[in-house]
Formats: sequence, structure tokens, C-alpha cells
Amino acid sequence: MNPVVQWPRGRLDFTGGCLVMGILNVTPDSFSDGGQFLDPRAAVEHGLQLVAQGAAMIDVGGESTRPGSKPVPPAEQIRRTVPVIGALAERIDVPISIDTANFEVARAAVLAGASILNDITALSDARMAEVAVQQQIPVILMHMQGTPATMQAEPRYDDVVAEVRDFLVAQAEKAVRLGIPPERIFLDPGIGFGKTLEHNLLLLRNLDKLAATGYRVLVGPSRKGFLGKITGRDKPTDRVFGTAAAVARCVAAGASIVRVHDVAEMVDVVKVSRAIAGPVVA
Ligand code: PMM
Repeated sequence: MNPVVQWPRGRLDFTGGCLVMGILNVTPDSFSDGGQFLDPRAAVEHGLQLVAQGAAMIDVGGESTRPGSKPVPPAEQIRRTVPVIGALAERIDVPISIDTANFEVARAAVLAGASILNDITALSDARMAEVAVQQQIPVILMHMQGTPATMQAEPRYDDVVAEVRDFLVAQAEKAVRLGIPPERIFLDPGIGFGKTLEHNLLLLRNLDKLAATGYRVLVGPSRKGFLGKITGRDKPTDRVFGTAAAVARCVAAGASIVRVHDVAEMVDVVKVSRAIAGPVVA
């Protein structure tokens, strides 16, 4: 695959290997940074800081998807995210993704300056795919079992690695048929989305199998509950070193993007992991 992904309104360069995506949640209730960046000015400042720390893209979300959370109406997601995306787009060069499963939110975000769709439902709504096709922008397809409201109740798989991979490849092939080129598609195993600790570990242990599909892989282990289960750290902000270990694994297994809160720290982790891994075929 070409190491540089280009589309009319953006580009990502994977020549050096894995890139870091910075998380910017404009929500009152996200599990680790909820409420911190509800004020648009604070959110924009934080976004600028993440770019200064080395984020190659910024993921803006207006809906918490923590276990047990309820959907946020599109109008409210738009109210939270669009002003922040608009202000950030004027001031940063790196692409902005919109973290939503709703096509109206996606459309409004793209009009405001977002140029990647991050869809935790992997384009299960065909209207999301339409936005990506019309705008010629990349998509992140994530695997989730159930919905955020119910997903952690009793996740069950016969073979989590194969099931997640087969689902994502099927969604990617659908997207290709609709007109999204493979280099603009990123597959994400959905760490913590309808998965037990063991499922998350199996997915990370076998991440190379997802990378072997030929599509680029994005992983979001940042500060998540499975790290707390392993380390005994209840506060998400205390899980930075746990996140670092997971990020190192993602880089070693061939991930192209890691989605993280602690950008400055993870940029170093990625650089060292990348150097140890040796020259990468992007
Ligand atoms: N995790 C969260 C939200 N959005 N999107 C992708 N593609 N992958 C993820 O793992 C993911 C996501 C969880 O919430 P957070 O924004 O508070 O980390």
C-alpha cells in the first residue's frame, strides 16, 4: 500500500510507521476526560496542545460511548462538536476526525472541517457510507458487540479474533464496493466494546492477524478498563503506563494508528517501539 494516504482535504504519511491520534472528547461524561473540555475554548486549546505534542490527527467526539451510556441526540452532538471542529480546522494542519455513528453529525462535522469519519458501528448505517463516498474521505471501521448501553453485560464469542477480523473485513469490502478505496479504510478491533478482559487480551495478542488483512489498523486502548483490571488502578488517569504497554504492543504488531489521550507520552512510546521494530513497510 502507498505509505502516503491522500484525499482532497487531507493526507496522512505512514512512511515512518505508526501515527498517534489525539482524543478530544467534548462530552460531560466520557469515562476518562468527561466534562474537562465541554467549554469550546478549553476544547480548542486542548486540541492545539495535542497537535503541539505530536498528534498526527485529532479525533473529536460529542457522545460518550462508555459502557452503560445512552445515545446523545444528533443535534446535541452537533452543538458540542461543530464549533470546536470549525475553530480547530482554522488553526491546525493535521486532519480532524469526527467520532460519531450518526450521518447528520458526520455531515455537519465535515462541513465544519472534519475530514475523517470514525464510526464505532463500522458504517452499519448506509447513510454514513454515503457521506464518506460523497466527500471522498477516509473511514475508521470499529468492531462492537451490542451497543454501549448493553455491550459489557455478557460479551460472548466462539473465536473473538476471527469473528472481529471477519466482521471488519466484510464491512471494509462493503465500503470498497460503495466506492471507498482500501487505503482510505482503517480497521479497529474496538477494545472494550463488548469484550471481556480476556477478549481484549486475545485481540491485542493476535493483532498481527488483523494487520495481515492488508487494511491499515487503528487501535484505541487508551486508559481503558481492561488496564485497570490488570493493574488495579481504578482512576483512568492513573493508567498511562498501562496504556504505554498496550501501545508498544500495537506498534510491534503493525498498527498504523493508536488513538490515545496522553499524546506526549505515547509519541515517545511509539518512537521507541518503532525504532526497535526496525524499518517498517507502511
Ligand atoms: N474508544 C472510545 C471512543 N471512540 N473510536 C475508535 N475508533 N476506537 C476506540 O477504541 C474508541 C473510539 C472510548 O471512549 P474515549 O473516547 O473516552 O476513549
